Amino acid sequence: MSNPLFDALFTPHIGKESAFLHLEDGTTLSHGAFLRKAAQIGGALVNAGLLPGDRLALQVTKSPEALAVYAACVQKGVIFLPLNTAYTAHELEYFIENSGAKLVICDPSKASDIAEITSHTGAQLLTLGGDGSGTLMAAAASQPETTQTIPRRGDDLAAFLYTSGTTGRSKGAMLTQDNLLSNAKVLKAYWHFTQADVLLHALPIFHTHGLFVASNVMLLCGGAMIFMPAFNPDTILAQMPRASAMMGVPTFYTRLLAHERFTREAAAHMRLFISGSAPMLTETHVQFEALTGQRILERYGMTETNMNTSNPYAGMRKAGTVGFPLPGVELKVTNQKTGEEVAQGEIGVIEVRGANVFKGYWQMPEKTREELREDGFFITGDLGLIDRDGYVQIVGRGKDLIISGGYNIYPKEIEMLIDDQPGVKESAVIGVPHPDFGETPVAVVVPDATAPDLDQITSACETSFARFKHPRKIIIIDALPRNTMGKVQKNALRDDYKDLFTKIES
Ligand code: MLC
Ligand code: AMP
Repeated sequence: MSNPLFDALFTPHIGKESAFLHLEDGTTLSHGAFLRKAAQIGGALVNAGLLPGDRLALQVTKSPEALAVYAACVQKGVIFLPLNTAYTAHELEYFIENSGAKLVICDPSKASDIAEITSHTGAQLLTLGGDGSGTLMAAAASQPETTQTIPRRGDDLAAFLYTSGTTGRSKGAMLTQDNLLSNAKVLKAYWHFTQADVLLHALPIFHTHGLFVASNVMLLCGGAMIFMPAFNPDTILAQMPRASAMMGVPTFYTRLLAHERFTREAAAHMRLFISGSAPMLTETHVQFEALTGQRILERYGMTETNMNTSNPYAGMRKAGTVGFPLPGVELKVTNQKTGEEVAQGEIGVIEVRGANVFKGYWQMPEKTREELREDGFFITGDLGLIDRDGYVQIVGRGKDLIISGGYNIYPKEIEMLIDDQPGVKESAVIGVPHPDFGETPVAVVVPDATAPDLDQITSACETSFARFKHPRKIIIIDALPRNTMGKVQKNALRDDYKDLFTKIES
């Protein structure tokens, strides 16, 4: 029996000395060296008692070793659960407990905080620094550089990625080997990736975009990545002459456009710029084309579904749209109440079905039933339409979600914490336009008889949430606007505060 994901992404590169990762310090790691590292890590995981189907949670700085842990998990059938490095110990506790992770790997600087969590969940703890230091690589060093690949089936789980919910509780999206492999194959072909490609990789590797879209596609095509720890426009510009393609969130593109050294010549030999994870303004598309003569290719995806649609490689890339359903992905737009398909051009909820769609939420059968229909269609919660040329347009969100610089923020989670603070009667967290992050959260707070303590609210957010979720402003008002049914009208609030950042900062 085989291991379809490992056999497609990694096996062909074993022993090959072709360039895989170009690193910040000027060195290059070959495919073969990367896989030797992965094999050693795999040995260390087995030694630690991990069995196929066990979960490994990892919160570490982006590094070749971090990516090699992913490869090792695939090889050994362990379910890989990467976590945002910005998450606080409070946030991590839930993920570690909920997933039942048997092993947690964290940065050495966080080991003592996380040991408090693992001491009561029973998980083992190893450390991995951004420079490869820590107990994981020390344990891996004595392991052989080749190792047995554990057989897996296509519908076996390969990864859990947590995504928050409108109820405030995060859900573990269960992704199978087939989900990941089918999408990587489709994207490689659709975007014409080959061994000759060199990708500018500045995304984090704990989300779908940087891990599955970028890294899986590059592994499948056998190309190389310029692997940067984070997005820095100066580094991107310095490396661009060596690269052929870039994948990024819209903030990457607005920041590049604002950079004086980003010119037509700087981008001249790049064959492809891809954007996704958040809506790109038509204005950004237009400015980018005017400057570089190239059109950004925008695509649309989700944690639960991988990539669903893409603008075409060769045909017209239409600004304000996310292109066509990818091969093998069925997409329909339905009435939110009845679930009936609406006519072409009408707005409804986007639903998708295909080999890319996840298996469900970990230990949440009811949530899974609410969003994943029995016939296999997943209700994305995004509102959209199919235009007369067949391009999909996303026009809004049926779900209460804010996307800041490509990171998702679920207002409910923040509202629940603010509502618990002294002096607060109730609150509403809304996303307002932001010139850098696209959207940013603002908390609108209604006081009770006593006055709320704004410092207390801020410090409660700091203890509980990753920095990107913190409301950038807290506004006190007498009452929240409500409709006749008593539901808070967030649209009215968003309208009231829409110029809060764009007017000041633009
Ligand atoms: C960092 N900060 C953010 C932030 N990222 N705040 C809001 N939104 C964000 N996205 C915080 C920092 O902690 C810092 O806080 C302050 O904001 C400013 O930091 P910065 O230096 O300007 O930010 P930077 O580190 O440059 O990061 C911005 C970014 C990064 C846009 C480059 O967030 C990023 O790489 N985003 C990509 C996210 C992504 O990969 N999403 C894919 C999800 S998968 P302070 O207080 O210290 O100043 C998915 C599916 C799909 O959605 O379709 O792809
Ligand atoms: P996540 O849960 O982090 O995977 O975020 C997925 C969400 O990001 C989708 O449901 C969309 O709302 C949004 N998204 C991803 N790509 C795009 C895009 N190109 N345009 C608009 N929204 C997008």
